[in-house]
Amino acid sequence: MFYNHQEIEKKWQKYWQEHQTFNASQPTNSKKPKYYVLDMFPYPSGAGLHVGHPLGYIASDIYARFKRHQGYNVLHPVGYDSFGLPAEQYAIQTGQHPAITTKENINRYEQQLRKIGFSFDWSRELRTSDASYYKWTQWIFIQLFHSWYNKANDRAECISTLVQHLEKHGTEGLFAAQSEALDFSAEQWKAYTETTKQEILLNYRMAYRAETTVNWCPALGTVLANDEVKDGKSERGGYPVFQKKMMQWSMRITAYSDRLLKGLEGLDWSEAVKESQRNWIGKSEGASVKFKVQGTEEYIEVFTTRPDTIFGVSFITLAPEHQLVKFITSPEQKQAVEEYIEATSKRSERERMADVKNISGVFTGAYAEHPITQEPIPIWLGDYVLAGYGTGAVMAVPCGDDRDYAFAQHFNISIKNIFDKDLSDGAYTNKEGMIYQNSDFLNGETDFNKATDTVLKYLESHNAGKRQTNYRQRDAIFSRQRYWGEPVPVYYEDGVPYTLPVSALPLELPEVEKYLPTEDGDPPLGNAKAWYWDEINQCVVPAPQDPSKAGDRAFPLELSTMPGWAGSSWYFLRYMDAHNEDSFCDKAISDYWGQVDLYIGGSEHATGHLLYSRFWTMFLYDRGFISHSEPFQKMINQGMILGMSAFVYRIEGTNQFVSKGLSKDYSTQRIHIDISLLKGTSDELDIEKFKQWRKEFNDAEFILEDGKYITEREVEKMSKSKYNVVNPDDICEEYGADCLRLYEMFLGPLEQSKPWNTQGLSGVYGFLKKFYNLYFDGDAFSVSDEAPTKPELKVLHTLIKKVVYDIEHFSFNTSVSQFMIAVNELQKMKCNKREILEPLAVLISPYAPHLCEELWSLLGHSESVDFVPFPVLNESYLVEDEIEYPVSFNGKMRFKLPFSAALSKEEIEALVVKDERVIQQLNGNQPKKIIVVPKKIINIVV
Ligand code: ANZ
Repeated sequence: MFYNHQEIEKKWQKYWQEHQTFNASQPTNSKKPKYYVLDMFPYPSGAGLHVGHPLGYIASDIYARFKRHQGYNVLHPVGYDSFGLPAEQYAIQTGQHPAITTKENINRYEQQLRKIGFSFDWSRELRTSDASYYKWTQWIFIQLFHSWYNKANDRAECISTLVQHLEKHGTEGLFAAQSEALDFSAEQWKAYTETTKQEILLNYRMAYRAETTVNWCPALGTVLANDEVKDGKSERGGYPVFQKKMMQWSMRITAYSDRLLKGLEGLDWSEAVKESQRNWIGKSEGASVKFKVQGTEEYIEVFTTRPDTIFGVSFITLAPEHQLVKFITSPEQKQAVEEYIEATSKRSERERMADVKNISGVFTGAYAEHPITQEPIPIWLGDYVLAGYGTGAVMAVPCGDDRDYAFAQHFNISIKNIFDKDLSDGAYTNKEGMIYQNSDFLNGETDFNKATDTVLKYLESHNAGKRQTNYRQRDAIFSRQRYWGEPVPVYYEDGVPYTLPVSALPLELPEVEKYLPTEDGDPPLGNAKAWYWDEINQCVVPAPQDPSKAGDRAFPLELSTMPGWAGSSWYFLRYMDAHNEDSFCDKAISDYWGQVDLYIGGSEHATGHLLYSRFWTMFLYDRGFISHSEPFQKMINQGMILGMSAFVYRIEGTNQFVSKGLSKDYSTQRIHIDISLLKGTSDELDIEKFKQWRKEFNDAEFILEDGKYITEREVEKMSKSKYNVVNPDDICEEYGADCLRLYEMFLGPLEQSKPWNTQGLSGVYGFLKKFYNLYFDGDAFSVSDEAPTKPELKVLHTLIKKVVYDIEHFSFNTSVSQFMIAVNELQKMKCNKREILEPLAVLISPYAPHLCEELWSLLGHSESVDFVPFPVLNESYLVEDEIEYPVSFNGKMRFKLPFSAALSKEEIEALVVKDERVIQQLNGNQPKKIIVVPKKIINIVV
């Protein structure tokens, strides 16, 4: 029977859409246990999907379908992360409204996704750029603004509990996550003006405004988060990024550093992603130590992870930005210090960290006092010390730290060595196997922990230092000077930010004439005609004509928008209750769905999305809006599908192209060409197509080998910019979605990267044809009700065992090979028994759902195959009754003999010697030894 994949797939896609087959039931309608399978939702780019994108979606879809077969109420939703830079950059270039581009791109994605037959619950589809969605993103922002982190209770609380504390006790006994340490009494608090109170509260709010050093990207006209910057350039576009101080909205994620670390322990994630989160958070335990500056009342506070090395302090290094520099610098050193500060301000933090070769610094002329020995210690500036980490000051110990050692060597500063090791090979950074010497009360000590305790005890009792834990993680900058993002629901009264009332949400993105900054350098929202908040009428209005007139009071709204990560930090909650207009998600409903049980997506989000969404989930949990504090229980990161790029060689300075084999003889340039310019699946260039591809190639000339132009091929990341993308639509057209799905899984282990090779599809297609034809006799559907034979049952149950194991272990590639083996064997047996073929269709259905639905309905069922219980393994069918033993003589296989599988070694030995053919082969000789490996082989040594 002809396998008409196009007809079959269209038919079932239509059926699923009409019957809403995959819609999850809400808790009240379902007695089934729940299972939540989520993909990282796509950003709908203009280029559409290539075959690399669906890899993870296919895996999660197989799992979702498997769970439905197992009787779960499965939530497997889809949506779009639809705010962001590319649509806005496109708008700037073309004037097209980003909403229009975004909609077009989403439509294209939806069509492509539907063609692959995913079992998504389309009724819950969401878009982060829809006002009905971002209303709740704004609502969460408002909750964050009205919250602070109470370290005493280790959770975020409503800001009102902070105000109560301040009214009663001032800052005394307050243990809060804060931007800077404040100190005032209850009386002082009460006497402050409203504006001052608001400014103080910003010091504690979870969403706050502060002057921050930011990554400023002039080409994109916006601030970027640390994880959006790679090697000093913007991740999107590769534009240079500079450090700049700006007033910005930030999120106090650092309040959660410790919980974000601890929470990792309970998550079923790859060790690699956990490790990158740990590194990003960068917890280090140590101490802060105070050094008095000689001749002043000032103290320099340093952060050190090695208080045990305090007797080795040879100098102190301050970051050039350190606030004490201007007070302590001696008049003689003033000019040199100023010049140095000027020179280092041009270098970004990243550059400074990365550059270990170029040592630079300057002496301040000032000395500090050692807190134990009281010896004078010179104070230097050095740009290897970062202003934003710890206290921006280090106690430099050249005998124990490489950078301090290099600095001391470079400037010829005398080194105090406290270890019994000579330093000819550089600093001694090992914590083990050392003996402290020249260390006053540590002399002779060999244990790092004991030495640390001894020093800390001394410092604490002299009020010169204390234990301290530091985190490398910084608060997350939240504002972007861009148009296509969620407006921040805030207005300013006397420069103080106030949130809009929740009843006024959503604060909709206004129309603007231009998507560029205003002439005053304000963000694009500054171009909006009406962007003021009328508090009395509770609406957005144009700028007031005469602000002094009563009744004409309106307040400017915030001009920056939220970053890309805002909408994606909570979308998994919205899917649970996607159409709720009164709440971001009903509590009883989020209690039912709880955590995402399986999350599949790329590991490139390790320190961005996966940290931010954990942070927001913990926050919503603290504030009692949900009952779980980790969003994603299990996560799998799919590998990348790589493309086979193609290149031509152009002879330099000409329009002449030389075939790969001859290219070495010329000086050439290698140029990427589109893989659609190749002949079929070969490496040969279609010269005519190539000439048409671009104007500049119209009159190209070619140097051929054997009459052909052979291109160079290379495996690279699949990407539109490398012209090596394969469009899944074309594959679905030619081979079908089922074939695409099976093939993507067949390519190799899910988590590994692997190259795409279109040639491999025909093998899988052949398998599908064979599978389909098991159910046909010629063109007639033909299945018999005869009882299956033992070998047939064995094939089926071997497959059940393997497939269940594989799906549960996400080893989808090996299932596909087992399908092929099973179908081949059944075909050889000419098996057309219903008792075999029915379960077979169910087993394969998560992978090839269209074809299996078709077969299931041909088998006479009217319900979707998706909910049929998964076939259950019966181990007894796997037990062999009889085994064909290969019989060897002196290691040479001669023939096979059947023996019952139940026989022991000894019993087989006894039977073997009586066998006719064995006797004949022995030719009267006595066997020296008979080796029987049960169920495997028999070897007779003569
Ligand atoms: C003395 C010392 C002796 C140190 C020794 C190390 C080894 P992590 O683990 O990254 O937290 N440090 C402190 N603040 C710094 C800053 N703002 N910029 C650059 N370096 C800074 O490392 C903390 C260690 O890095 C601290 O411990 C300090 O040097 C340095 F044998 O103090 B140490």
